[in-house]
Amino acid sequence: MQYVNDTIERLAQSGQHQLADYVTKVTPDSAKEMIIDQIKNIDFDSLAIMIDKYVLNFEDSKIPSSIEPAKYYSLDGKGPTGEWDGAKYKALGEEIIRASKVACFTVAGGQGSRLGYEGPKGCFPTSCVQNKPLFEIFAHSIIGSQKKYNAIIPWYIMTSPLNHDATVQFFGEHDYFGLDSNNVKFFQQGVMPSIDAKSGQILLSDPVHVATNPDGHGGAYQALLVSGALSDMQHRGIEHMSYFQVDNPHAMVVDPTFIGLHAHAPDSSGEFSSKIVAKSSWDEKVGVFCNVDGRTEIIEYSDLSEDLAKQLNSENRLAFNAGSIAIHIISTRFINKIVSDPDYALPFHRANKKVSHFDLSTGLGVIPEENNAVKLEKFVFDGIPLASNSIIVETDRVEEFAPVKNQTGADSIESSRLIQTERAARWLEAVGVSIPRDQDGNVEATIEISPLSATCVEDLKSCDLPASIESGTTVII
Ligand code: UD2
Repeated sequence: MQYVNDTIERLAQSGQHQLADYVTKVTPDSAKEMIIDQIKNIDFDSLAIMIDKYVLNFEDSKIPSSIEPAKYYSLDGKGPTGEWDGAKYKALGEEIIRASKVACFTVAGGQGSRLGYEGPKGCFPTSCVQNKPLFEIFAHSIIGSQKKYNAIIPWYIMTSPLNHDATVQFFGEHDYFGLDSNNVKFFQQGVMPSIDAKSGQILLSDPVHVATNPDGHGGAYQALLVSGALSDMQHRGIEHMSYFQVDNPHAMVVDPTFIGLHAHAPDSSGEFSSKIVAKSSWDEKVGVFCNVDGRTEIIEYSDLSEDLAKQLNSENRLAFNAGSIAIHIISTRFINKIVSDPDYALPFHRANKKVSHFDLSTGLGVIPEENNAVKLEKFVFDGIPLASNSIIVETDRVEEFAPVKNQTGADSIESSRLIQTERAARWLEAVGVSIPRDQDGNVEATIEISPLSATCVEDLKSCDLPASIESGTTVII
């Protein structure tokens, strides 16, 4: 078949001799066609350049010398252009939500290997009393917000080939957790071939399958376009996407104040806005917002030098303390601008990984003990410098950041549940419920507030609440 021969030739021309030789010889023809079908759409010229740059001759990205900490709207009411009026922007944001112009967008295509959980991360039991999976927590928050604003808030979920079917099935089995299935849209991100770190050759995972990895959450731009999700949003009149990661049960699915600032703040182009928390320590694993040549950027924690990460400002606080919690508002207009720009190309980031593979020369399977492969990923936040004016808004860590990433320690289910109970306790205290705390201030109970009951303190005022919570008890509101 001509296309098979053409693809083998393109493979060889781009330096992928091992795979080209293997596919030429492999039998039967159906095996040959199967492999070719997986790679025929790869732009081999670009792949060869990428492999040269990121695998064979990789140099750590240089931190620009003109880097400064980014300015942001802080919790104490100060903004880059002076004092800001939270109530005003909240009202403006509520108007936008009520007009059904906001959708939720969750990136859920990652592998979740650090958590050691086999299924999609969104299925992981997370809430502190009822063990609700992350997807259910978000679904109930969306239902709560739809009721509050009398609006439809569609939810777009980006999966990857690793977990798409399992994710869709999970929603089906749980009747979409009470959401209208017409307003929940799944779409898959793209993949990249995994590359042998030494030779730069594409790896196969078995005799007939190319080893691939999801192309990073930055694959969202292209995936939103090609899946039809972007046009579906536009058809519905959606103007802004409330973006959050699947691993954070405290993400506010829609935050009116944030949306109001994004759309109306004088220094915002209404394209790409972000939330931050003050970093808990210099080595916390969150990207840091910086200003480089007048443009806002996130520098990922692994790329920030220790010197800069530890630098202190005149108040003796970390100079680069604006930690990204991966919560953004991104306008559909911005996605359109990016994907229709002929020069648009987000950089790739290199991750060294262990990838089990089929050795083309010996015909044996290999399970590596050391990192042997490079995965290439794009990051959604590399789009930020392409926005004319991107704003950053500080939030409270307990209120909006309780990530579940690791099996133990920081960002584990244990730490997340403590933060979940702490937030529930604060909300209840704010409406007069007495909470048992030890002398260090730790809550001596386990409390879960369902987002169907309340998505913020104000909602609790219309709930039937106890006057106090007993020490050692488990409570669901
Ligand atoms: C992310 C941020 C970090 C900080 C932190 C806050 C990156 C690179 N770093 O760190 O700066 O904001 O979160 O919690 O984002 N995902 C996909 N497809 C992919 C890869 C990832 O959908 O191909 C999703 C994944 O399902 C998850 C999110 O992106 O929801 C974050 O991915 P991660 O776990 O790789 O990022 P992390 O925790 O190192």
